[in-house]
Amino acid sequence: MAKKRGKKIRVAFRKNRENRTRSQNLTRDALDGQTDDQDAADERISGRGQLTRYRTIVGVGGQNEAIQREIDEQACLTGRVLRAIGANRCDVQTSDKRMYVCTVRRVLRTMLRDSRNAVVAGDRVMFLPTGDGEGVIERVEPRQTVLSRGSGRFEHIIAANVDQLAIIASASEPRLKPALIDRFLVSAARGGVRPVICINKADLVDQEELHPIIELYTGLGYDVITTVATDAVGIEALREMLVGRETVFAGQSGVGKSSLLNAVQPGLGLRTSQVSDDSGKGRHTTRTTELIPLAGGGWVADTPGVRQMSLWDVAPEEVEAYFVEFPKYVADCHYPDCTHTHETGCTVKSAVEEGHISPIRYESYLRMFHND
Ligand SMILES: Nc1nc2c(ncn2[C@@H]2O[C@H](COP(=O)(O)OP(=O)(O)OP(=O)(O)O)[C@@H](O)[C@H]2O)c(=O)[nH]1
Ligand SMILES: [Mg+2]
Ligand SMILES: [Zn+2]
Repeated sequence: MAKKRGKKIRVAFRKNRENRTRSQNLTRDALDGQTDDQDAADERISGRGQLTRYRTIVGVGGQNEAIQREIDEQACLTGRVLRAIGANRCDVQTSDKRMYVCTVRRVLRTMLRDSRNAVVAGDRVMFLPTGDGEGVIERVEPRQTVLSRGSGRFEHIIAANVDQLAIIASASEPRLKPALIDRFLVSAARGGVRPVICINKADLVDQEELHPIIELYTGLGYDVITTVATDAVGIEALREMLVGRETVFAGQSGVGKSSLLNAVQPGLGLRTSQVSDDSGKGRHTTRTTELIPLAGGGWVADTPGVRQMSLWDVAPEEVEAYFVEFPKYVADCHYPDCTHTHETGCTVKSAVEEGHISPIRYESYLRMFHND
């Protein structure tokens, strides 16, 4: 087989790198430990000294167009990131279950700077062990699946290489928001992850009240379960959904994500706290995404609650493709490029009027289409 030729890749520096004063640099370098010295030795810095915004590194194009730097693979270990707390502390587990606390090679952070987080929970990485259970992450393997959302102009990757998203909502406290469920459904479909919907805190409302929403989503073909984390209701069904899979728990703060995991796997002891009385909102108790091994096999990731969920990298005209009930009607719209928002002769809108498409879902579609 032909030897992979390294190709030069131009990598933009973060702007703030140029303007730092010397003393700040020293502080930062000290915080980063030895990573920067290594970087300087590894990478050829192109051209015009300190003012250059780019440097040229040697790398190989990987799968999915991902850019991979050439590294000393022999010296590296492979592992799975269980938790990433900023770039300077990633907990990595090797296949023989040893744990390493790793930093991330600065150039890797620079290469992946369009994402808010260069290394995320669930990533498979190669890292250079530096002794004492510590190491430096040198490479992130191409991600098979990603669950992301927009965070300002950055992509916030919630987790990578998982196969299931449990969208957790609560019947009340905080109020159930179908619009949020729909956004998670779109981002799951986009990321190649199977969604399931879990409506927790079923004890806080009359069962009747939940029927329409359960019927809506089961009617669309999604798996829906209702639970009471604090009273072991539905927990067995949830456990069955999780076994042998890698599942991310996501939803608003306070819906009971951590409580559900504590119920599924007694002894976990994840921190939970009451939603605030006045606003009915959660308190953002869980602060970082963490992969947790399940006793029956598989993994779950507890994540911090989100306030809102903006889609990442989904163009308005792509949104319709993620609404499973739309395709049947789309083909008959009068205009071939119908956006199903204002056009005459739109069969999607007629389907809403005639009760074949839920107005709740259509409202979600409109908001996502308008990036609202
Ligand atoms: N009544 C009722 N309360 C519940 C249920 N599940 C969880 N709670 C309570 O809801 C509150 C919030 O639960 P958490 O598990 O901390 O919620 P979370 O989704 O992990 O929140 P963040 O970590 O902030 O995202 C706690 O006081 C739980 O005891 C339930 O099924 N019924
Ligand atoms: Mg939590
Ligand atoms: Zn239309």
